[in-house]
Amino acid sequence: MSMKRMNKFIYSNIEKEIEVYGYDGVVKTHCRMCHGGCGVLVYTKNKKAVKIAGDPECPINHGTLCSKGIASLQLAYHPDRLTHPVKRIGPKASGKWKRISWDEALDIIAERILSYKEAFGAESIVMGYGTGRDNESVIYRFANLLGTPNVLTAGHFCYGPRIATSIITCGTNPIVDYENQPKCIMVWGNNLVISNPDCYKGESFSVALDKGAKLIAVDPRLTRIAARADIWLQLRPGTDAALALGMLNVIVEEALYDREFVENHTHGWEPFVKRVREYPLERIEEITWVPKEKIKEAARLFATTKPAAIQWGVAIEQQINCADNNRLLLALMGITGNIDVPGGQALFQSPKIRNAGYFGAHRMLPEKQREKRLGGDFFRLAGNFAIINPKFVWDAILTEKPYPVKMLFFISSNPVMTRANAKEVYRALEKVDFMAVSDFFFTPTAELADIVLPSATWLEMDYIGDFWKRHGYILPRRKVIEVEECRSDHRMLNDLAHRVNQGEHWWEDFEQALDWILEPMKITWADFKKMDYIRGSVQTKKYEVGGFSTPSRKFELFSTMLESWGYDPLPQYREPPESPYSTPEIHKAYPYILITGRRLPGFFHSENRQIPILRELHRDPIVEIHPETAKKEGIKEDHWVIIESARGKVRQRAKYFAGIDPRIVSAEHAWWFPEKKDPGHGWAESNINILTDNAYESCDPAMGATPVRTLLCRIYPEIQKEGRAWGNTA
Ligand SMILES: Nc1nc2c(c(=O)[nH]1)N[C@H]1C(S)=C(S)[C@@H](COP(=O)(O)OP(=O)(O)OC[C@H]3O[C@@H](n4cnc5c(=O)[nH]c(N)nc54)[C@H](O)[C@@H]3O)O[C@H]1N2
Ligand SMILES: Nc1nc2c(c(=O)[nH]1)N[C@H]1C(S)=C(S)[C@@H](COP(=O)(O)OP(=O)(O)OC[C@H]3O[C@@H](n4cnc5c(=O)[nH]c(N)nc54)[C@H](O)[C@@H]3O)O[C@H]1N2
Ligand code: SF4
Ligand SMILES: [Mo]
Repeated sequence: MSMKRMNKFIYSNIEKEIEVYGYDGVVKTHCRMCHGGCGVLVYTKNKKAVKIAGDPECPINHGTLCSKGIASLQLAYHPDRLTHPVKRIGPKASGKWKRISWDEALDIIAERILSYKEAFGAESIVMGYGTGRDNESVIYRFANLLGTPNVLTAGHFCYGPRIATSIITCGTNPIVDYENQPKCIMVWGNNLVISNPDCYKGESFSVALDKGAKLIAVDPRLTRIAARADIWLQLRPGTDAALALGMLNVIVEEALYDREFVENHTHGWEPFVKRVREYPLERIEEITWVPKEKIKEAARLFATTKPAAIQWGVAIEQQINCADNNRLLLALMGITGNIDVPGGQALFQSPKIRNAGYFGAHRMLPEKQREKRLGGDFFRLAGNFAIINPKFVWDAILTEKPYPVKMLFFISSNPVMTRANAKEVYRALEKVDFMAVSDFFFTPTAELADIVLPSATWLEMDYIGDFWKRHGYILPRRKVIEVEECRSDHRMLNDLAHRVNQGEHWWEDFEQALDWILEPMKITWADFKKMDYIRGSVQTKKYEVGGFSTPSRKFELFSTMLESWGYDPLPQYREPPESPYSTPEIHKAYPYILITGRRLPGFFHSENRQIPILRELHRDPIVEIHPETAKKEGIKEDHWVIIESARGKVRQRAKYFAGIDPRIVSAEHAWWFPEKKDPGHGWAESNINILTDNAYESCDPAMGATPVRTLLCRIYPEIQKEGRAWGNTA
């Protein structure tokens, strides 16, 4: 059945459904239980949302939905949800709170902001968020107008590196153009059928495979994607740069590159080739543990199938080679002639609105404040994009150097669970003078706050969805319900801004901000609300006219920006800071390589452990271990084990997994237990970030990325308990 006919079929049923079940109506909107984007139909009854279905007309998901989207109602109406502001009345983590009004909560926060700014400078106030939640431009606007250069994010090791390296290489972030059917897809450190990350949904990828695209998977684990691949490169974690250099070596030596693109549109070809030749395949095989014949086969398939694209993920960023991994994958896209071509890697443009960067008011941060950004030029590439390595913030709180940080304001983040070296994070949050948090629940982070604000879910707000993404679509998110006193972060910051002398740059009502964003297109929010979406230009090969938006106007294989900042302008491979080869003495005591943080279908980092239908799918934290290794260590399947690194230890349940090298184990991240009633909610029990390291010298030198995928550990049985570990995650 064609999509058009199917829509008609579904819609003619909707009217009937409404009548039969007595629904009040259906609101067409966009889910944001992850990075968001899927079009949904939300059915309402007695002013409550009662059912969610995929919207077949949405170009992002074509009617499909994941388990988290469906579970949104259990989030919105969760009995433990925070539905009014609270103020702490006991010591930190005592769990003693008092209900207060929104006015009182915002007045307290405003009073603190103004007094710290006066006494210690705006830089003593750090705003924080985690991953992309369609609220970041509002947070930046508030921070920039306040005059603090310190916004703490996950951008140093997630997505920020893809954006930063793309900008310095070719002007913007190249996106796989699934709509024009790539003929070869190389999935590199990504598991999009589970993670649906950033600009992508697993559905369009699966459709491309069904239509016959060749598939190469680069992953140390036999994921569902790897199992379906024509070629699976099972590399040692953290050796992606070496593998990419090896593939480039084959492409160069066998002249499989696009001569016209290389000659006319790249900068630095000759030195680049010289660098690539320093990595012969024998050396690459030793480093990566991938047989050289397989590397050759993959390089040939990728370079000779057109159009081809690379679906890249976060695994390549959480390493010491973060920036160079990204640059090498860009080089693979570029020299094979797949940049900005249909079905390859497109440089899409946003609709002509006031974009997220402009809304974020970065230009309004005074230069003298910008210079005070924590970390300064230490990680220069990150600093250039206003990204801070989180350790700078913890250090500034704990040591008061280079200046004291007095206040943290986390809006949608749970750093106790999600940042490396969790014990240090916890100490910093315990010490900081004042902390405000906006969240849905009392998380282990919120339990350390002074004020907690009840945030609104995506069902409870009007907004321009996917505003920050690079796929070129924007979609109206329409408010469906209201839940008690919950307030969107956007509205909350708009209200707070008026209390801290920023009023002239904000709006009486946040809805007017949406009009302002859309104004260049000569439409209002009321107009946009009636539309399905707007898409920017999808013109390809734009570089043939204007070149790339880089200093050389070329695709920079040799980075003039990195050179000007004193870095190696050519990509290189560095051995992970902790590995069998770089630290053999640590390896003796901790003989396994530990990957942390593979994505799980029902959870989003530390989220959803309290959502019944999602927790039922996956009750316990699970560490994957090869059956041979398990036998060697005396570990029985489903039993609790201890995983230990040089920094600490936690417990998870063992699951035998033959799809992983016996020298590697893979543990889940961000586990806490909302059902545990003590205010810590078991934050330290299974939290893998107790084991991760955040030392500056272990981070990527340009981006400051923390290497949470390449640690060394040991693993051994805990006291034996019977029972089954739930959840299948590959
Ligand atoms: N070891 C290890 N650590 C990792 C990773 C890994 O792979 N391994 N991955 C890292 C990555 S890539 C990232 S991006 C970070 C993510 O780090 P975080 O973004 O800090 O992760 P979450 O656990 O999703 O925390 C978000 C919190 O915000 C709340 N929330 C959700 N939506 C909203 C909203 O709209 N408004 C408000 N106010 N609150 C909201 C949730 O209830 C939750 O408590 O984790 C990182 N941590
Ligand atoms: N359901 C769900 N969806 C999510 C999230 C979530 O928590 N839950 N988090 C969101 C966020 S913030 C992000 S950043 C994205 C991330 O989304 P993805 O990029 O898909 O992230 P992961 O599943 O962590 O890692 C992808 C794959 O990398 C592999 N891998 C591990 N180490 C290495 C390595 O050294 N090299 C290579 N080549 N591969 C390696 C893992 O085995 C895994 O299969 O997902 C987003 N979507
Ligand atoms: S993939 Fe993300 S946007 Fe789509 S239904 Fe799932 S949680 Fe919602
Ligand atoms: Mo992320």
